[in-house]
Amino acid sequence: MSRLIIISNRVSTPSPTGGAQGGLAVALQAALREYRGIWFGWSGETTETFTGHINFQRAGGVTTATIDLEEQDIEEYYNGYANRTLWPLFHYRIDIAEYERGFAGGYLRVNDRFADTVRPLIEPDDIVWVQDYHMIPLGQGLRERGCRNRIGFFLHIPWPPRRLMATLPEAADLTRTLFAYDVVGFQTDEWADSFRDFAIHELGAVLEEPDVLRLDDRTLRLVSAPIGIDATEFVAASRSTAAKLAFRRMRDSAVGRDMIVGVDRLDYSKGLEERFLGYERFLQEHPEERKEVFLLQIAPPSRGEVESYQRIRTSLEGIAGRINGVYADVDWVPIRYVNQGYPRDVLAGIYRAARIGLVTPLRDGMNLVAKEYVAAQDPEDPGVLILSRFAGAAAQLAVGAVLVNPYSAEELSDALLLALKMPRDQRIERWRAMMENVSTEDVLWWRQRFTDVLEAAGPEYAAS
Ligand code: GDG
Repeated sequence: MSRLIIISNRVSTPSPTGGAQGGLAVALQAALREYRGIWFGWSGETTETFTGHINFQRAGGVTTATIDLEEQDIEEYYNGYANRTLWPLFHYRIDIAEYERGFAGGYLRVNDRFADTVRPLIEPDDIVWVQDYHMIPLGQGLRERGCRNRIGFFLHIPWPPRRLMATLPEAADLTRTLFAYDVVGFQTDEWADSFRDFAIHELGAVLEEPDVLRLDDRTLRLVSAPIGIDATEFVAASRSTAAKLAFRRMRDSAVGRDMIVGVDRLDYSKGLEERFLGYERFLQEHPEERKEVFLLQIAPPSRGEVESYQRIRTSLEGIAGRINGVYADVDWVPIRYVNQGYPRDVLAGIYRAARIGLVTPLRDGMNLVAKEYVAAQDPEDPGVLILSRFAGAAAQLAVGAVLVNPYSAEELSDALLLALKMPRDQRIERWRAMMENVSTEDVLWWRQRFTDVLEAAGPEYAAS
């Protein structure tokens, strides 16, 4: 069996005790155990001068290989091109995307550094799977270094519509590099369509089959593979002692009121300002509901070195403070706004205690919180998921979620009322439909779907 080499910006080292980890890390580690292989990426550490030294570690049957980067690399590649240029652009925010040649240069330099260091680790029969927007040109870098293996790429975030993508000065060159891969995966058909549109109209690629594009001598297969969660693990987490304690703690502190929960990295793509304003609208329109509910928003800060993230943090504090100032009473606060993270099993207990899961990103590749909320529910008395129609997850969860346009405070307000008043049999019916999807199309399904296509592809280069 081929080995699998996974390459991503950051590597999650398996903890020997099996401690709290994200679903993606768990899935990729399971894949690596099955195939034998290596997970390669940046250590998160800085070094004075880049040496290409690789730090190998082995834990839980998985080998990780990490490198340190220079301060300037991190500034231009990670804080720069990845998080100031591509992240906002790919989430349709060209108003805050920063287009700087220095960022683009740093991004290419770091991708070259990755290619130089990982190339000697790749053996002829390995399959290589590159993850996410930090590493778009890596496949081309590997080809330039003689790598003829099957190489796939998966984009965890949306691909923007063609007219937006065209605002990026390097749009054509960057997109062209994706043709070095054998397979490129997207979370939904919508993002795959946008990519296809750009490739055909801006690069002159030819559509050979609905999912196969040709550009010059390269053939690229597209696949839509929505990422899932490790549903079994998450259901178990929701039944753990820590989850039960968290559930109790939340129910006690709710004193009979219904809890609405939001859990998001503090990021402008998650629609937190609009969510607070929608909730405020609900409080305005329904005075009789005021003391019957409260919103718990958990938002651990992320990417704090980037100015747009500092701005959203300040803005949210202002909005939450204002709403609480206007509506709070001595025995009730409408918004509990918490800027810290919690262990996964505690989070599972909190989800289970919430009558409503409020997941309203303005744009999101998938959104795993929506799926985790579903998995954590009590099948006999589940809560209601309110979900943005602009999250990738909406394509799968429309069967049971209350879908909303997150830009509309009125729609949010209506959805909150609908969810709060929803009878139990309807909640159960909706939840079952969603749970069926969450447990079937889970993270292992996702990984298999992608690696099956990749294994069946090419390798075109091997023949040449
Ligand atoms: C990107 C794409 C796509 C959050 N707070 C805590 C905590 N979390 C965990 C959640 C969830 C994860 O972080 C967030 O995943 P999302 O999918 O919601 O969002 P992104 O971080 O933006 O992820 C996204 C994803 O990649 C995978 O492809 O779905 O669209 O943007 O698992 O639970 N975890 C813990 N404590 C917290 O306080 N332990």
